[in-house]
Amino acid sequence: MKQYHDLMKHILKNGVQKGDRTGTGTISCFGYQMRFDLSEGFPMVTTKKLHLKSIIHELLWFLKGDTNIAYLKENGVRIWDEWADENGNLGPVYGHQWRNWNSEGIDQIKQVIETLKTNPNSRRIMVSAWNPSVMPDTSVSFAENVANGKAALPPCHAFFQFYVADGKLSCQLYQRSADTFLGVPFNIASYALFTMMIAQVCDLEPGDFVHTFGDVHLYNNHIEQAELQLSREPRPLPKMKINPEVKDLFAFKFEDFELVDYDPHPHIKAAVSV
Ligand code: THF
Repeated sequence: MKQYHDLMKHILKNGVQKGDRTGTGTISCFGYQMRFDLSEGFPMVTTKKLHLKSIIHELLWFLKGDTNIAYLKENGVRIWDEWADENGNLGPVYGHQWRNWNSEGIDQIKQVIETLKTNPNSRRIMVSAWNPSVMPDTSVSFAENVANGKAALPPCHAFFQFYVADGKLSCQLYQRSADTFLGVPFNIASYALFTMMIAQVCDLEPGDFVHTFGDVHLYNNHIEQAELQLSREPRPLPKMKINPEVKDLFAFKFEDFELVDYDPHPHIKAAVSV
């Protein structure tokens, strides 16, 4: 994962101090791109141990259109706890916009699968999680926004597009805001897995995952951790095995995924800014 190390080095070298909503402060750059050829292995960061279980359950939860953290909690995943209201709701976040855009019954993910199967040359195979009509009011709490029918948080990974050439499926994500130390390794693995799942159900081979950023930053309380990680030597990428029998995107279960040959350096703890 040289690409990820290069991103951290780029921010440490070129980033500028910038205040942010959470009050932590960041070093930030605007605009950056990474590319992962999914035939070279599964892009899981090896220079710290990543919790793949959280990544898989979060993706399955998005795909269900679910926006209540109960499913995540049942599966021991805590990464959304900070933003949910007392009933576990996050408002119309990712899963909602993916499967039921603007509460209008538009299933963007079904449309992607349909278009990939019938018109793979299309240049319109896009999904938007960004919905201006549900933007939260930052002067009130997450819970109050949810009570008002707004999203607790606007989506960070906001739009993605699929592309087919030579029988290979590629995906490009535009991420408007990126927590490089904590969130980005999750986001890479999640979209890489998503691309592989869609490729399988559309009888395509996985191509590239292209990760494009807006405000890409290292929180000021993650700098030491980033430097420790950069001092470590990346190891060979693991391989992701997916149960080949699953041909319906919405039928995947946690047990259908197996990561092999993942040999990471130890986990590095870091605090999440809320
Ligand atoms: N807010 C911030 N500040 N950073 C983010 O990455 C982020 N997200 C989602 C929404 N808001 C965000 C939540 N995703 C972790 C990882 C992803 C998250 C939130 C938190 C995290 O703490 N990871 C730890 C522990 C993982 C675990 O226990 O499973 C880690 O060390 O990786 C980005 O989409």
